Amino acid sequence: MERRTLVADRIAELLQREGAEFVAGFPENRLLDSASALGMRPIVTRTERVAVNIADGFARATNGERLAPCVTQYGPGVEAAFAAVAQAHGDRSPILLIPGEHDRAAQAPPNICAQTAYAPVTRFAATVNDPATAPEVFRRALHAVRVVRDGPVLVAVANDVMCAEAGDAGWDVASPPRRLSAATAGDVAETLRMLAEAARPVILAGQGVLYAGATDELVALAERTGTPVATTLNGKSAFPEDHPLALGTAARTRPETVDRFLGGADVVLGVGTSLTRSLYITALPASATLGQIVNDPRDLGTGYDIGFGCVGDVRVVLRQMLERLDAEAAPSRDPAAEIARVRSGFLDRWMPRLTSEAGPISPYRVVWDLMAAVDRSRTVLTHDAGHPRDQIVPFYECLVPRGYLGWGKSTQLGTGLGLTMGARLARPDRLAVNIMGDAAFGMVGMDVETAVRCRIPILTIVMNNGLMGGYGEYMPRAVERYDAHRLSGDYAAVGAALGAYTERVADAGELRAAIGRCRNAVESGRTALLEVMTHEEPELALGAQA
Ligand SMILES: Cc1ncc(C[n+]2csc(CCOP(=O)(O)OP(=O)(O)O)c2C)c(N)n1
Ligand SMILES: [Mg+2]
Repeated sequence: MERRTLVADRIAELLQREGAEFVAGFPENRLLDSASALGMRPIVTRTERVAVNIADGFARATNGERLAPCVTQYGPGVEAAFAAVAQAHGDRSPILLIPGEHDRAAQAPPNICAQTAYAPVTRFAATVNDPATAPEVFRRALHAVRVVRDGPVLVAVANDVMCAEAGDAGWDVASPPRRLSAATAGDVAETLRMLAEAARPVILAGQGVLYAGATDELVALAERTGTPVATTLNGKSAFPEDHPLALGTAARTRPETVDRFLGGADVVLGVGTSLTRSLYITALPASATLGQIVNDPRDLGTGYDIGFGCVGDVRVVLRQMLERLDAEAAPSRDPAAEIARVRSGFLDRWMPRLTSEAGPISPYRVVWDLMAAVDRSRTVLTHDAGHPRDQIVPFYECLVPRGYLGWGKSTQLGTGLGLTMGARLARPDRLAVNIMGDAAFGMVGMDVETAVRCRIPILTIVMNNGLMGGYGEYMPRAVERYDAHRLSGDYAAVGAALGAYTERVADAGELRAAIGRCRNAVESGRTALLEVMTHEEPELALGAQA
């Protein structure tokens, strides 16, 4: 008997035409089957949130250029995925979610409605309740995820529609081509003038630079105008951090170069950043005049009042500025010597922690030895929430765009594991590494098995300090009476039981070699888990806000 063509089959064909090579998710969702029939690999995770995190990491690592759809079932699957979608929304990661929706007859409270529940955390959300309208809904969704690229996009397909015959609706929809816009000549001239006339300008580069692929242009602008460059947390790796004009990442924790230059800045130009206010983003000085280059006018002046700015694709606008600079005299400033002096003073002060021989091991030593043990131009690193983020971000020096996935307006503990799997799927030529604490591991640790089973070789470093770092102070009586901040577990043993190559290190002197062996295991195709026995480290590089 001839098999009927279902709506799920048509959607799978559409996704394949759009270049999708796999579908991450958790059953039941008929798309997993239809995609498999076309040779698109299903990556079935242990929890929905990790499936979304995989799609999120893939989107970031490819700057939204390629598509990695994510599916869940209606009801519980939709409910379980929310945390990860909210994270992607906070970071505006362009992911495509195709959850199931209840059968049309059951679409009434208390059954959850995906479109309604996810409206606050999606750029676009729609429900398909009729096979005939499905192509049109997907056309809009593809536009939102591939052209707008500004956060999660959701198409919930009623289960009885997904499994129904596709009928003769025209499915020849495709994502429209992207078109980029330039800024007005007046705005470009004013932005350059503000930069040229400033005494101590700073450029703050956000993830828009990464999405626009504008690192080369940003480096050129910084060099031509002698302007130091910091990045936001999401923008980390948009500017090479070993560059003489690099200030590092302006996050909650940061190198002293950030405070020294931002604190004294009279002009700050945000490039590809919404200048959103957050605990994890360094506050901008009230004394500076602020400007922005953004591709969406909705991002102008929402975080702070701004005095000047350009609306246009970041790379196009930076090229406009560089062209103009060819005709104008560039300012003669060279802050490189001052940057180098402040940077080396900062590193000198932190060197005892970065190279500490202490046991249990210092988390800073983990960052330092990782930098020495991997080729950073062929690595994608990400942190997890909590102290691991705060300890890694100021010290891990990124060399290449997307050599780091910075995340966290919100910071869902456990996000890093799935992001890293997504990064590896997107960039098999790179070593994908995540560093997480023991509490973060508890959130998603079973999904190490997904990496093993689905042959997505990554390196996970678990910093096991046996507690939730810093959380004791929020609940002193709970700690005193019940040790409420403490955790326990042998995570190397867990990793081994799940099929990973594992090591456990308690001696700082053995750390670098252990990282090297784990790296070799990953290069041979295995997922590796390195458990490092660390001590609680309250000292953070909080900059001037400390
Ligand atoms: C889902 C979620 N719940 C709560 C938090 C708040 N939180 C941030 S870090 C943290 C503890 C982290 O402990 P661990 O992962 O062991 O890292 P450590 O700081 O101990 O190195 C908590 C509870 C969060 N970020 N995400
Ligand atoms: Mg911990």
